[in-house]
Amino acid sequence: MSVTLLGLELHRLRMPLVAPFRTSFGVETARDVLLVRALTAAADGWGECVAGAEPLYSVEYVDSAQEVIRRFLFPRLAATAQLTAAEVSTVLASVRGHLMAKAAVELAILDAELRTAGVRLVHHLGGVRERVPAGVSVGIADSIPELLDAVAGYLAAGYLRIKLKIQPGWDVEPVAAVRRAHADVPLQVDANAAYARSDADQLARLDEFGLLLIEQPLPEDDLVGHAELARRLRTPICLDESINSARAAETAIALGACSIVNIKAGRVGGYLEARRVHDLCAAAGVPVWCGGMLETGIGRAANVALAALPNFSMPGDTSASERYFSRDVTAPFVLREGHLDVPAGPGIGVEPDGSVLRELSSSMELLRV
Ligand code: NPG
Repeated sequence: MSVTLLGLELHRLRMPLVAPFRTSFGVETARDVLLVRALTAAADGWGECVAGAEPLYSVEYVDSAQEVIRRFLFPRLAATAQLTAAEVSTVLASVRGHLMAKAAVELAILDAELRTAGVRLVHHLGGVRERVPAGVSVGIADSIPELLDAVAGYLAAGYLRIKLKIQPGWDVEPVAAVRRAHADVPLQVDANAAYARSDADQLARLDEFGLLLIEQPLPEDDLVGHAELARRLRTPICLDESINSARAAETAIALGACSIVNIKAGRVGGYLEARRVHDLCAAAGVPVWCGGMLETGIGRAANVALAALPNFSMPGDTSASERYFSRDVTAPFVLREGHLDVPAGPGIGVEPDGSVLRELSSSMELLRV
């Protein structure tokens, strides 16, 4: 079903995090959120851009995404009278990269289209579950006791697996401490590309802790290095930053660079490409799980729908709203028996609360066809 695009609203919000989130590339205390609202003749739809305030996780950052949408994406969409969400990536293909910006726009249009048709995103994508198991990503702490406190709190809340952020100097010791305290908890680590090929011996020391996986130890363009490391370690290698398309996933799998894939729709240019990554991995016998980018309820709703697909066979970084924000822009996602419910309504199934949106707003830009 096609939509007639009337305009895009670009909402920027400042959302303080309940606690600072430290990774190998920096510390975040608040999210600089960009929400996209697609205004169409029949219904409006929402998307979220997951780019950070600075280009530290990837080359994109939120100001760049807003500029790309304004200058390069919106004019191409506005020139197309009738549009389906499935055509968006083709219409935008001449613009190189900027996958997080494209993903946000595509989701807003997809949400509008699905709301118009009365179809849930989870069904459109091929989801087979009504709730998804939730893990939690635990940032680098100031000390081991602080880390143990944080992990204990999340386990008490019901999270089904723990992911620890690691970096050189914060790896074997914190992992050993968490494993000592919680012998059976499903545990994995994420390096955000902070290691070099020459760190293989140090990374092999993690093998004794029975980790589910080690995520993105090496730089994003080092697939050969990941393949060498995979032969060296017992811990399975999962890729995140390296996988920016279904083709990249195909290449990584063919090279033996990973045996598990983290899927983030923003990183691959949208939920439709994310589904292609899912399908390709399923065909190759490679399990996937849903990554997170500290999303508000808008992006979280879509992530939870995606994580309901059959080959999402491990808990995702799809935590409850209260793990991130004291107030979310949508009705909060709540952890029940370690799971989040897939929203029930058409499209992504949630909408921002108008008053919260106004309260948190730092700017709003309207692009009109
Ligand atoms: O629960 O959404 C979440 C956070 C999960 O660790 C997480 N995300 O590298 O995957 C990552 C990391 C991240 C967060 C990356 C924010 C970039 C920005």
